[in-house]
Amino acid sequence: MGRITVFLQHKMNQPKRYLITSALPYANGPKHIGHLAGAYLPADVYVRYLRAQQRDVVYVCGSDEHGAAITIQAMKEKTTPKEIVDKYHALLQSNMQDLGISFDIYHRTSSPIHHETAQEFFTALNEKGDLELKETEQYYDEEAKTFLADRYIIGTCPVCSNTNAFGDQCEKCGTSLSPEQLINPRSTLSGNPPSKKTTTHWYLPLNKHEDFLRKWILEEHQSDWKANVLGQCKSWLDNGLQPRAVTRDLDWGVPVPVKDAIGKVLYVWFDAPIGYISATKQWAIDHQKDWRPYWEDKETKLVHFIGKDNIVFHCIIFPVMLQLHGNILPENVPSNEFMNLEGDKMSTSRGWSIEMDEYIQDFVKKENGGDMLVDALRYYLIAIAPETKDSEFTWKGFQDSVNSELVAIFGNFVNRTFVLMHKLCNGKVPPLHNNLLDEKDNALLRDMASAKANVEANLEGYKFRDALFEVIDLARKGNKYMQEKEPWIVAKNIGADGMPTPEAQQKIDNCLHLCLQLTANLAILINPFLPFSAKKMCHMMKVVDKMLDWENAGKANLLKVGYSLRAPELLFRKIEDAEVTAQIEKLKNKSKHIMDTTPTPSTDASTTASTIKETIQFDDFAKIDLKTGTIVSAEKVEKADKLLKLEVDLGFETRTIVSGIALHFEPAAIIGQKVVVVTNLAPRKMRGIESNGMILMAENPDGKLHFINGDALVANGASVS
Ligand code: B3M
Ligand code: ZN
Repeated sequence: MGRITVFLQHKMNQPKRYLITSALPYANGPKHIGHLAGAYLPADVYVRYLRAQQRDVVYVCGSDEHGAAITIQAMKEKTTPKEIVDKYHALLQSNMQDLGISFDIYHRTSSPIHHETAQEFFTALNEKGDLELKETEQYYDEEAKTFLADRYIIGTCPVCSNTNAFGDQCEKCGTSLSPEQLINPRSTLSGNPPSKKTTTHWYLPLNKHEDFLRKWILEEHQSDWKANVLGQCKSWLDNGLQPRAVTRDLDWGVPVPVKDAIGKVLYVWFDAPIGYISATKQWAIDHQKDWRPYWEDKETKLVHFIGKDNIVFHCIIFPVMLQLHGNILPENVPSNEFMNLEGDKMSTSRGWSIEMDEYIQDFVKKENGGDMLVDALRYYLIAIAPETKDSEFTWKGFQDSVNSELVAIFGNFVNRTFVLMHKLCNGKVPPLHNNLLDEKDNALLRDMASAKANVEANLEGYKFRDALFEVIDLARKGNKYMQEKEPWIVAKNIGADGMPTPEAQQKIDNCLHLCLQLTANLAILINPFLPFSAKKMCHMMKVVDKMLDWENAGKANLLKVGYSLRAPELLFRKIEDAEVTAQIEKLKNKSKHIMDTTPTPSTDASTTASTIKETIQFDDFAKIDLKTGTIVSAEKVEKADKLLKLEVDLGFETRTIVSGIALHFEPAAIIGQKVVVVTNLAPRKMRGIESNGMILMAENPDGKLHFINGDALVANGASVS
């Protein structure tokens, strides 16, 4: 009776369905294993666990394809935002799949269904009067004729004096900034100081929702949300919330669905979380399901897995949006701290990172059965997950963890069990002789049952490390049990026929019977964490994947007596010293190479950006007359330390051109220099000298000027096009 009540209560408290999300990664480049450990791996473990319990669960994710992160990468790669998102969406999708992240859908925010969904959401709020329209002054680039998103403005950080801080953040000291705080702001598009211009935007008045947020977060979720998440929320709330603009003047994004809102798109942080909804919709279409209950029925448990830099968006802004729109709110937002790498912050732009793709190429794709190395990485990342504080990935730590835990404890137990079962029990599951069960056997049976409960409790509480340690601990107990039972010694008690005596055989049977049942249990318990290994174990045991159902955990009768099993397969392999050395070497070289080729890392966006101006039509270009010429004389201009007066032979005539290159070249050194000249530039007087054209120069990121010089064989006056 007591048991039944507990069981029913457990079932009754169980949500009807689950919707699990992982933060949508920006499709602006490869993502590193710190990202994997933060928002994807824990969610995947959780989801696999729920699925093993046959619960109704949908796990959605996708690429975040809007925002300055994308357009700036497009400028860097000298291509279009569309090409960028197509390229990196494909990369991220395949990386995640290779690493066993089992999304039910990996969607994208550039899809039409997402645009529609985001627009409907905006319209619903706007029509209800939940948004406010405000006119403000914003930074504007007169030359590029465009408003400047925060990322497009750089200047000096008021905190650490870094001269290349972005308008939203200083990457050197980590301070979040607003463009107004930058000292000497300049546009990354033209390099000019920006001007201010009025513009109109829609705002979400977060300040009006403070009471709701306080009650919901600080009272209702006081005890079940993680301390780091609650702490951040509290500090935002205590500092007072401000209305937040949810639209931007940009041409890449979801267009604002209001007549005359030309050139305006939804702010990326407004549309991206709605991506969870549009992904669910697409999943429902693909599977002939109804998406609505997942977002509208209170019996759905919504959980967002994110990294710590996304907390405010998922705990404050998006919940306000959901609440206003009539959707359910997240039950929890488990967020991890950061994972460092070999003593430093992980960073793709500084080359101090292990990209998911790199690991896949270096380990997984390199050898047959590379899946075991996926599980090895998953194992280490969960074992060192930054659940409560920052943690650190080291290659040595990876090696130790794999070799001394996965190989030496888990893999070793399973392998020994199989080898001995083949040697001492004819490769079949031996019978259990109940009359011979002793205290050690019973203790092992109890351990099996309690491991299930412990793993479960930890997983339900988002404590993935502890859950994993429980599983390893159970394998450790298996090893200890085997070591104490010594079936290989017992087998030496032989009778006249040279075979173990009947009593000895019964003891061997019991030991290996229990070790095999334990192996089956280990497969079930490890499955959410290391799915490839669990599958392999099923193959060895000749059972179908259905055996991995969670309800089977704790049972000691999973493998039938007399059933013949396969030969053992290698579950894990050791990580060699040479691999560790090679990876550390590679990391150092990669970051050195990037630092050497990128003089000031935080300006790389701006230096490239400054070379790309707004698109012009061919006709515009054709108006410019470019011709080759040779500098025939050069002299300093009086009282102007930057200017040189040049005479340039253009073949058909010799022109006077005043050029601002005096700080870079000695006049005598450039006589005879081949150059390309803009010949139809309107004449301009400088220091009283009329300049009739302009010499084309290129500026390296280090500030050094170079002539764009024609082939010496080209005659002066040749057209350049
Ligand atoms: N793309 C930010 C990030 O990758 C963002 C997450 C969106 S989740 C809706 O940090
Ligand atoms: Zn700074």
